[in-house]
Amino acid sequence: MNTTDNLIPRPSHVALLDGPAFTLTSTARITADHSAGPVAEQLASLLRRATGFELPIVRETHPGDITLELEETFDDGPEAYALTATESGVRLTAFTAAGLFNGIQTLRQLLPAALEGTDPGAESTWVIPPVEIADAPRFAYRGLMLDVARSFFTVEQVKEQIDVMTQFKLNALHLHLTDDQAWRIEIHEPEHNPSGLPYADLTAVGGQGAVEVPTAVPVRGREGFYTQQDFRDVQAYAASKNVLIVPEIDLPGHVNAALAAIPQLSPDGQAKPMSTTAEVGWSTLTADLPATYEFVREVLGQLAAITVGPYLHIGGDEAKVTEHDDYVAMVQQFVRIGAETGKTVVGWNEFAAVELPEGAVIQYWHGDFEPVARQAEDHAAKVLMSPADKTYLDQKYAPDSPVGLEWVEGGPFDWADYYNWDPAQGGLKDQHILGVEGALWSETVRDNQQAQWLLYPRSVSLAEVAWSGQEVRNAGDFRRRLGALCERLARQGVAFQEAPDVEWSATSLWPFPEAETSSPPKYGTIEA
Ligand code: TNX
Repeated sequence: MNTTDNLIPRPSHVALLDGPAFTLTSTARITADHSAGPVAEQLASLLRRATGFELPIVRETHPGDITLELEETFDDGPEAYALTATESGVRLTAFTAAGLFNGIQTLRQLLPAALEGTDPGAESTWVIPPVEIADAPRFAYRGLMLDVARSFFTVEQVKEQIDVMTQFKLNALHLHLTDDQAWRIEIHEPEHNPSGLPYADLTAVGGQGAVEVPTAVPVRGREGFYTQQDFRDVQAYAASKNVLIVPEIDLPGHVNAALAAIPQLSPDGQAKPMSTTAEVGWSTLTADLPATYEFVREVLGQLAAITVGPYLHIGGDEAKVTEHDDYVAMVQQFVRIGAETGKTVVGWNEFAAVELPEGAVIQYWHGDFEPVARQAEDHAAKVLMSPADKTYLDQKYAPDSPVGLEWVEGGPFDWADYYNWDPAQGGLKDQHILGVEGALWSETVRDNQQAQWLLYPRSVSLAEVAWSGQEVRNAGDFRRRLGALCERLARQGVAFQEAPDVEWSATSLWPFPEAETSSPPKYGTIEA
């Protein structure tokens, strides 16, 4: 087996060529014109780290070069790329910088695993088999969700997660910024503040919480919030790696932290106490309070103004204590307010109960698929596929998993459960589907390593489901490729679950110190 057989996600077309292989040597140069420059820099620093080669970036070609080229005529979609490696050089072409970035992730996997990390060990020859690859994603949106509300992840931690996910060509990171236990995004006091709502308290008060799970996960160290500048910073970093940030303000349920910060949002005008329980579905905004709409308009307005990407997620899930009529009245307004910011609104599938603006995105996670399919047909809504039993990354792998929840029916879930499905289901065709997203709810997660352990390898399954066409996917072959991949993850210091049915080429960093491996109690009151 050579590296061309191990690529993840599997490209649409891979053909070995006759003739000698390409060898990267100390005199090699990377050729890129101006527009491909930033991507060339990223490739160079990746290659320099392990090889120690100088690898200057130049404009002209010479034999032995890696050449990056943006081509106007390349028409297989914005993220497509083509890569050819022969003895005389590697040529990577794409229509956009995003396409080149994707191609670089493939190039990375074509080189020996010793490329990853800072210690190449005994590796001294950097060979790429002669190969021709043409590749394009099945879906435009290939995402992960990080619940930064139940457990806070610092800007640095979020960047680390982006570093890992992008090697699998995942290109969207949804940040669940608010929930019952915490509010994580700074909202400035506006000049026009008719009801005098104390917006600064959203983070001053609401930023201080987290979920407390008695045995495993203390609150301390899992609080915090992003300033608006932090949020811009994360987005800029993400953009440099072809990742779009999708911010979520969860409405009209999951709002206790907002109610704790802003007393005017409750009918009795009293601030609610902060809460650290993991229960869901017990808080709500109030439909007949004018402050509700003033608040939502201000928050969504400020968030939209600092959001680079086209999407604004307004939640909509599990509003169990909201009367149905109130839910519809409020969410109908929120959807309008969201659309007025100029963004495309996204919501969990419950929000399909209201009339959605054209092009809105429905994130399907559980329950009745009929209204979702209908809105997709009638209103050109797009569907983001996150069925809990195929994508939820907070779920345990096995009953004895040291972190994770187990409320989703059919679980626990391993890499194969999240690999063996087709997002085009329930009458949906590919053109109705924006993409696939795996959600990491963070009630039981304490740090990045624990997050990684839940994410990998299952996010790798999702990455291939979202990128590769059904016709090139095969679970047995994927299992083999996973086994080889993990040498790379181990070298990168990424924790992963050593699934018992995979022959791993390396062992995972076990992220749980002995004292902290006790399982959290079973909780959660919902069924998917
Ligand atoms: C359901 S899935 C939720 C989250 C919880 C998760 C785990 C969804 C849209 N909502 O609020 O974190 O279950 O308990």
